[in-house]
Amino acid sequence: MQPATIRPRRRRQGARGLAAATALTAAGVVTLCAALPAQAATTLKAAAEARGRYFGTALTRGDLGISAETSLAAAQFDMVTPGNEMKWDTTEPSRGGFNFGPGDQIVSFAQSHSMRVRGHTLVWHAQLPAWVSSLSLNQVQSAMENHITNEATHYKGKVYSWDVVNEPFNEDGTLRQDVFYKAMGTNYIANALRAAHAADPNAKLYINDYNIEGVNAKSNGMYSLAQSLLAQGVPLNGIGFESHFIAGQVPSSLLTNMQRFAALGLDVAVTELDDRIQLPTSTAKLQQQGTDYGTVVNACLSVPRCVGVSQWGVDDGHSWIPGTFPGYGAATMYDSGYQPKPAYNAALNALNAATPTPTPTPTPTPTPTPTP
Ligand code: G2I
Repeated sequence: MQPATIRPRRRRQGARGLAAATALTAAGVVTLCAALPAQAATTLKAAAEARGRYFGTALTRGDLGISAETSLAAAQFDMVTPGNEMKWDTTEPSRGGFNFGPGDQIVSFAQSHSMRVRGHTLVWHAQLPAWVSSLSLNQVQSAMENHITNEATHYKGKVYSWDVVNEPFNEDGTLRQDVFYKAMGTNYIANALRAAHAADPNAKLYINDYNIEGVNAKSNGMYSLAQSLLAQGVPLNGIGFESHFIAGQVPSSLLTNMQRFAALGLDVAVTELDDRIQLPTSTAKLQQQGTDYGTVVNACLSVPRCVGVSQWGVDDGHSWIPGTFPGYGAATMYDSGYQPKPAYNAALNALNAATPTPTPTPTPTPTPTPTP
């Protein structure tokens, strides 16, 4: 939905008067827009929806048992990514033994709060049960395609998108030598996307990775892969930029990078946003984090094919960061008491900002001045 624009009132006037009035009216539009937070949405999801985007979060089954967290999630977010519940170690822990119970719980929570779901993830080297990595290589393709077919069929019509392949790249832009690569080479990615598309033709199919947010060797690798897949007619719809940032270090090429993927005809999404702070926090660090969140949201708003932003988790008390990066934390928009931090205000303000795409001013047709 486009934000409302204010139309200058036209009236008959002389050529000189018209020029002056146009300038005045233009100034008036600017002033009125700036003074019009009357339409400002008060939740992330409402503000995002008003800009044609979503604002999501990740939730685990553990989170579903915490009412303060779930009510906040339902109030603020309109997209859910299951934190762990759709990963292979949960959904097919033994060959052919499927368990969709935990994922179903997340889907059911989302549906009952009118939230959509980003399916995460079908093929990933991590949280992969040992039986897959121990297969003889000539059995990996059928196991992978069977896994994708079963899971994507189970969730058909219930997920907006799938991270079909997660984190396939090394930092230097080469593909990880995981069991899928060893068995099929680069083709495993096309095979996975085709299997997912066959199972759920309406889901948007993504490749998702971290450290591809700026222009660098890794994102160049992703870009070349995307080009090649599209050239082969492989059903790839989008690229997920995980966006696990460090406060003050959002890549300056984020917007340019998003634009180049969008220019390929792909959607882009910020899929796992957080912005970790070296502890202890300070007012300045929290302000910097706010600036970073604003930068990320604004980048997404500047790219028409950026479909939305998801944060990885709801609040600092349930974030993966302290467990993985000792000495860092406070990475989300909410503190561990569920209170909004400057990052929340920055994200909301960026979404609400009266910065619609400038509407070209119509060239006025001069009206002949009647001679008295
Ligand atoms: O690592 C952060 C994210 C990076 N991108 C892909 C995401 O899928 C990933 O999510 C995290 C989850 O938030 C963690 O919760 O993935 C981790 C594993 O790679 C998850 O951690 C695991 C623990 O390592 C396990 O010990 C634990 O059994 O969560 C499991 C389930 O609670």
